[in-house]
Amino acid sequence: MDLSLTDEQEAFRDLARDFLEREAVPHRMQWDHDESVDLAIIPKMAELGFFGLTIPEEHGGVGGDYVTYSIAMEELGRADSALRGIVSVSSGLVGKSILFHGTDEQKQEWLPQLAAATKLGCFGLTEPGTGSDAGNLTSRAVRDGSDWVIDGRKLFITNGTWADVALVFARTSDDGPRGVTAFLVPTGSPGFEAREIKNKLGLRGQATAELFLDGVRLPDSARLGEVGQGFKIAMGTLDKGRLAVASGCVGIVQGCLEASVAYATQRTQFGKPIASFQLVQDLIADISLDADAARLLAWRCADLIDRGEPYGVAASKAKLFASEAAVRAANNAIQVHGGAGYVDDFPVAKYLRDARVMTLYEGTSQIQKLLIGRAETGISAFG
Ligand code: COS
Repeated sequence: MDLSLTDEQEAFRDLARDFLEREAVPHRMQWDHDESVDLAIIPKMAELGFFGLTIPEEHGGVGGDYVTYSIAMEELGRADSALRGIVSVSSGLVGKSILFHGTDEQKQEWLPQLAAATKLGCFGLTEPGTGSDAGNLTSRAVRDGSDWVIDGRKLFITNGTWADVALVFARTSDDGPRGVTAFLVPTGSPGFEAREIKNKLGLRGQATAELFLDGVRLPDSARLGEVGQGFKIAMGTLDKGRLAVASGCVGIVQGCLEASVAYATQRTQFGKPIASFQLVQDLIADISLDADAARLLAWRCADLIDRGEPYGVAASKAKLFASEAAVRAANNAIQVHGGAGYVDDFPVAKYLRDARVMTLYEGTSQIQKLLIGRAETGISAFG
């Protein structure tokens, strides 16, 4: 693996950072307090290519490799994880599922709009009774003539109240994970309702919703992939999603490092900058190490995808390490800031709040460990 970035990758990082420093960083605390980012930033982000990365140009995207995608997610995570989540769910989880499993018509209908962010997508897998055990979901799709009728509920759905299309996984037979089928549900469909979940610990700038599907009727052309393939579509998509989460967490750790160095070099105690104290340097060294290690794991995964190699376990390792590192780094950064880190005058409290969900969603740390353990031993702990 070549660890040097290409000129194009460096240029994209500069462009992304410059844009986010101007358009997101000055507003992120306000958005956090308002419990919504200013949606006017979405088309501007799309113009820069955030939503079109890794979607081929023929489908309206800007193409690009997964290392560039990882860099984009890192910059978004450094600026505001709420923005990172909006992009990686809409164009990552939903766009990529359509790209790899959609019919030509579905690709034509949705991909150019998702890449341009004129439409947003949400990913409806998790349910009130089904989190880690995703193959056991209970929302149901039943055939009625040539249509499907879907009933069920989905919980903690990022973009839920903003999305134009929901990728919904529903049970079409009682055959465990093999009885799940995916559907592209326009959110304006009769019987579809999204209710926003407020008062989250973090990621307050992004819409998180509960979805209610009550007799939602769809033509068979709304089915994504084959009947019974839904679980595989979800798991394959989540492998790439885990890279996006990992990379966003790298951005959080990087942001914690920059904030801690800036604070520790200007704050004086006992007549000197606190950066001169060994125990403060110990905290900063740990954050710096976490940034490097998490970034290398994320880039290793991105590089495997770019080279067409298997990457699922690498994605689990990157997601596991980077999400735990983000919580650890944010906690260390608050320690460096002392009382100042406990209020929102500095970004580190928000980093901690945003980081906390990263060890939970898109597969908890425990699920990632069991996936890694299964790969190492050949024995599944889930059966
Ligand atoms: N890519 C493609 N196919 C996959 C896959 C992947 N990453 N992982 C599993 N599959 C396939 C398997 O190959 C198997 O196919 P066959 O029926 O042809 O054998 C099928 O899916 C069932 O796989 P498995 O037996 O591994 O399913 P399990 O129920 O054991 O999976 C875990 C258990 C825990 C791994 C899975 O449910 C999981 O990842 N849970 C976490 C869910 C999650 O991340 N939720 C967050 C939602 S988004 S916030």
